Amino acid sequence: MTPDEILKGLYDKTLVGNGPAVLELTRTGLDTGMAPETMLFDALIPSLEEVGARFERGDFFVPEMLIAGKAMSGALEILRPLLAETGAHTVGTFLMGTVKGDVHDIGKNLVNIMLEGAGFHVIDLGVQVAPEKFVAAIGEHKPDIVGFSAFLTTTMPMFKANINALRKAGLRDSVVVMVGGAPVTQEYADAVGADGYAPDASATVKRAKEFMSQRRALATA
Ligand code: B1M
Repeated sequence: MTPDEILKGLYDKTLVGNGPAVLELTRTGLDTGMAPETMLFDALIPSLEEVGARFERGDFFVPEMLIAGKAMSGALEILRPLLAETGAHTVGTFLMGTVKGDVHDIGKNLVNIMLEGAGFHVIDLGVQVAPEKFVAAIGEHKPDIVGFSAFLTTTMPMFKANINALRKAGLRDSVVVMVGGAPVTQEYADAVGADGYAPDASATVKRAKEFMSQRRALATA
């Protein structure tokens, strides 16, 4: 198979939610020396974007979106160790979760993989994470950064609820708060009082590293 055929196959099979074919093509891609990032950014993510566009137009419904998401998640599991190839975890601890009411996790998982690849120790609380759970986990793990993901306009207000819960627990100043997810913007992040926002996984890594440098500079000042 040519690289173009593999990428087209990954795009098409993700679109129709054919998980086994996506796994097979992902393995074929790796066997032929294709970079994991190429499969991710040139086929898998664009395919899910098309799934979203079809859902918006009413051509796809939740079941189609679900099987496409599952197909993508399967590929991500194969690519995970390659995307996250790293040495010791030394950069900092990042606590991550999708907010309460929201079950989307592919984007969050991708951010986690990239953070791990950059040397962060990532603690993933999963999806539908309630404010109390974030508070308890911050108390337990003492992360440098906590990340809230939200993928629906209806769940974005949970950022504010989470930040209020941190404040109430006396933890707000001990941790950097980052937010992200498809509908989130810098303006929204500023409005809810987050410290940082990033539009995608690699920008999250860049921003998180900047925060760690600032924290180190403060600690040694
Ligand atoms: Co949903 N869904 N979905 N869905 N879904 C979206 C998000 C939607 C945009 C589709 C659309 O209409 N175009 C739309 C939201 C509209 C809105 O509110 N603005 C939508 C809807 C409406 C819904 C339901 C309400 C549908 C319904 O039931 N009627 C429902 C809600 C369920 C719930 O959560 N309560 C629902 C359900 C689902 C499925 C379960 C079927 C499935 C989720 C599977 C899963 O995640 N395990 C699903 C899917 C697959 C999608 C789309 C098609 C794909 C999402 C995805 O994985 N994208 C999505 C359409 C789309 O995004 N174009 C859609 C790929 C991923 C790599 O990108 O998620 O943006 P993304 O993540 C990026 C960035 O956002 C960023 O980095 C990531 C990697 O680069 N990022 C961060 C993420 N977290 C970050 C944190 C950070 C920083 C950056 O700092 C902490």
